[in-house]
Amino acid sequence: MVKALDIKRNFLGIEKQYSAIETSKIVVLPVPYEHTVSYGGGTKNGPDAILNASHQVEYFDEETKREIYREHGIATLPPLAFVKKRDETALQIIYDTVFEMVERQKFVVTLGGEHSISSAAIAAHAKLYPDLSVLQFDAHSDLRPEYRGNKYSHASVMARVCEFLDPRRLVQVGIRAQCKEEAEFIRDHGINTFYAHDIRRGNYTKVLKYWDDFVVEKLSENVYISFDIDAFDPSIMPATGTPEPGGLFWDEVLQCLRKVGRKKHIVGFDLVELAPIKGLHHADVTAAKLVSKILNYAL
Ligand SMILES: [Mn+2]
Repeated sequence: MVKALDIKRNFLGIEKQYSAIETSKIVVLPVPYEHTVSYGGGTKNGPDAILNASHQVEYFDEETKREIYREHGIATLPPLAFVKKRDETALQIIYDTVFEMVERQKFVVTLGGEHSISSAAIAAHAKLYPDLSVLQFDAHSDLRPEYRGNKYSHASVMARVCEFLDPRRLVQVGIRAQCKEEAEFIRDHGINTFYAHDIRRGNYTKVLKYWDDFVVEKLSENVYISFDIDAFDPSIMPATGTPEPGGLFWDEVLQCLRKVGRKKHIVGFDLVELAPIKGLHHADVTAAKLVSKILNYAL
């Protein structure tokens, strides 16, 4: 039986009483997996940076007026190890760990690592929630059948997901970089893609309705969130491997997540692709605070 990380290393820096696995509803799983880098590297350092920065995040959420760790408990598992394990074998390790926790009624937060890990976490949730929809925040659609010869590339993660999940239950937000084949795949398979340029131009805005209301409408009851940190604009989130200009900002992302939390059942989420830059603390804190915010909206 693995032991949860202690107050010095766990998410938020929580005393034992509220951070043991047995008594915690929430389980944070660090997955420092990095194998298919295509531009900037460093996502293997993401989980550690988020855990460290989380000690700067308040226990108390100023908006919901709650201390979620006292209500539910938050256990942080030791980081998964991938000694010489790559691609399918690595994904199997992630799947097994997440599945075991979800089966034990835990709310699992998976911290990457590169985006490819999400297909394993999503598969584990889809097994227990057959109607699952996936809400993907991302600059990229990640629907390439393969990238640089590897079908388990971070650039192909949602193509893998669409092999076991109805593509019409994939909702993408913030997309602003894709190849022609990905655009065609979206069109042919009914994926719900909310492009950054459409959001920015107000193309979804109707009387008393905003783009995020349409996002919520596309989701089924049980929602898994896969959050690629590069969905954010590089001006607030430079610490990522493949940054793209024209991204989303903090408040609009929170507004969307808040609505999803109110109207749907968020069953788990991941936060991936943080590639920490030494000395650039705001990026790490942004990622850590985002985890805390989603927990507050979800539970
Ligand atoms: Mn991306």
